[in-house]
Amino acid sequence: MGVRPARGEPGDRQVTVFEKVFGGAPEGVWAAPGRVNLIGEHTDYNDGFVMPFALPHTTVATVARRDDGLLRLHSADMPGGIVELRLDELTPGRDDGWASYPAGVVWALREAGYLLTGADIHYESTVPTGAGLSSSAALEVVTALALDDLHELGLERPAMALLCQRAENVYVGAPTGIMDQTASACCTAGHALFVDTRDGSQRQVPFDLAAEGMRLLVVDTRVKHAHSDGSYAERRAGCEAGAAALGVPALRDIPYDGLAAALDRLRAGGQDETILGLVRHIVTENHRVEQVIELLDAGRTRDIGAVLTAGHVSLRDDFRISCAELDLVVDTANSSGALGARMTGGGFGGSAIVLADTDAAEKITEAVVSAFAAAGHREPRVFTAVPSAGARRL
Ligand code: GAF
Repeated sequence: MGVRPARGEPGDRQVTVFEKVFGGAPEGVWAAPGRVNLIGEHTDYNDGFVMPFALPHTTVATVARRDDGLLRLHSADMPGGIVELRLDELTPGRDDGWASYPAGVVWALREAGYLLTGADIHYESTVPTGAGLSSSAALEVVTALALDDLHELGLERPAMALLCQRAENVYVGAPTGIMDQTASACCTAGHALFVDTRDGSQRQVPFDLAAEGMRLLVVDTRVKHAHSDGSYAERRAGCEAGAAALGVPALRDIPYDGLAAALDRLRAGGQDETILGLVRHIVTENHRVEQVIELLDAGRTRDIGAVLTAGHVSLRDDFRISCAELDLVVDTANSSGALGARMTGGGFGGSAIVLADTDAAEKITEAVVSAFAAAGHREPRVFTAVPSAGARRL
């Protein structure tokens, strides 16, 4: 199993660090990416449609198995040195900080009946944390993939994503959907990944903006809202309440042309405007995913810009998870010549995406940076997102 990356190849440096940290040789090096979501926000826990793509930014895990029931975790990006845990003491609700995510994956694998005997793992990541770009999913998926490979568990990628989601939902306690883990595990370079989260079916949709003279900018506002976890859970509970009031298993079951009637029923049943807004967002957002796919299939990539901006307005006004900084990115980008823009990910801060003609990208970036300075916000981090490969061995 032990194949060391060649000198100077990706993973080689991490092997050297592993040897220093753990005092022995690793068996391999794996990488899993963060993601941006092109369209389909908060639809995943409503059995709906999503369309993320993988970033070139990855979390890299350098791993060796152990046979003494110990899990030893080390991160180049986190203070505190090695976190040492006993496999038989892993229990949901245990708080080991960042280490809870990989520990949760090991717990979920063992819960699913896979025999693991321990591991030493060193992590390094280029996925920005707290930026809504799925650094947690990258950490989970790279752990699952490495252990799957080393133990020859034979997990299919969608099943791997589900185990990672279970780690996050049950072990860490964050009630997130399946999008981020699926993106990290299943995306391919040059494509966005359409997923129907009800039956898990997937389609790789070609998405090569550079070839069409466009770019997708990611603007990390560097805002991380303190109450994001509670607010996410609140939105999820509100969506479930809306579905229950309408007598359907999930909001996915309300078709776009049935939205007006559904809203009337909710009003007649005394539901408040908050629930109506959540329902309106989910139903229109699923429709927007379908519109984006149709446009991409028809070669009308420029036209998805307007759909992205409509998605932002819906997240801002109906789902109410935007913030001043995200709105400023979208408004400034659009008034500076962008084709469209929206917040991406869980919301309450994090990142926005901007679709732009290549020759307008610099001017738009400058306008956003100046607008942030004028408003007294921290300088945002802006980069071009190139649809990249999903999780892999290096
Ligand atoms: C977060 C969650 F982890 C995803 O499951 C998804 O719900 C997303 O927010 C919003 O679309 O990234």
